[in-house]
Amino acid sequence: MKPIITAFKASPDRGRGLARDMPVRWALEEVGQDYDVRLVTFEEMKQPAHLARHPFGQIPTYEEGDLVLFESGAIVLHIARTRAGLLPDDANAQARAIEWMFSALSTIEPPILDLQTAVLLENDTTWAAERLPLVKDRVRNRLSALSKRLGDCEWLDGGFSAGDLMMVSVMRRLRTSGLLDEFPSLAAYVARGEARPAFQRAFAAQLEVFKAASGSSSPA
Ligand code: GTB
Repeated sequence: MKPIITAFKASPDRGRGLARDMPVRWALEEVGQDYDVRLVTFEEMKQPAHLARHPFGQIPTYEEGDLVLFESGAIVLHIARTRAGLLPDDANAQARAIEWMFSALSTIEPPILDLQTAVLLENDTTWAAERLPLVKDRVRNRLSALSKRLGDCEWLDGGFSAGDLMMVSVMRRLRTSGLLDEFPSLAAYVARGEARPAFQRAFAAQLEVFKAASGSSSPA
């Protein structure tokens, strides 16, 4: 059965593929699973029909037969567990790939989100300039440890896995901060992820949505 995912009808990221339908689209492309997309407005996300799919009124969601899922990490894990291509066969290697998914979402992403909040929402406060260096250092701290672990490897643990997909997805949000450039091996790791044909197809699909909604031809 062809899954249906939800995505923003008009994404505030203006086609840069930063909303969380992107890792879901990417995972579906990696495993070669065709999918449909239900585009929703911010208003529709808060209506009962969507709240039945997502208790917090957000995107992405995933429907497949009787199964309805929310949370991008859970959706990517479901895709990876039910199709070949994103998790190794070996049980221990599989556990480690899932560990990296959790690490992306619960260890690497929180300081990145703090940084985005500081830059986008707290900039007008009297204390923003004093706090920002602390917030940036917390991100650097995580990136430093991650780059040491990655070393000269192409991916985090053997071949490309759902763990890499989530880690690259999370770190893409750092692009405009300049912090990623301080860690060339991580910048190259993100670029390797983005160069994958499945990523490119997923990116093009979400960009089409933005172009159709805005009449624009390129991301801002
Ligand atoms: N933990 C959930 C998951 O991983 O699925 C978080 C889902 C979530 O944050 N969804 C956001 C949403 O629906 C969209 S992705 N927000 C609407 C709302 O809460 O009302 C987050 C996002 C939004 C916009 C950008 N951007 O413009 O760059 C980037 C990321």
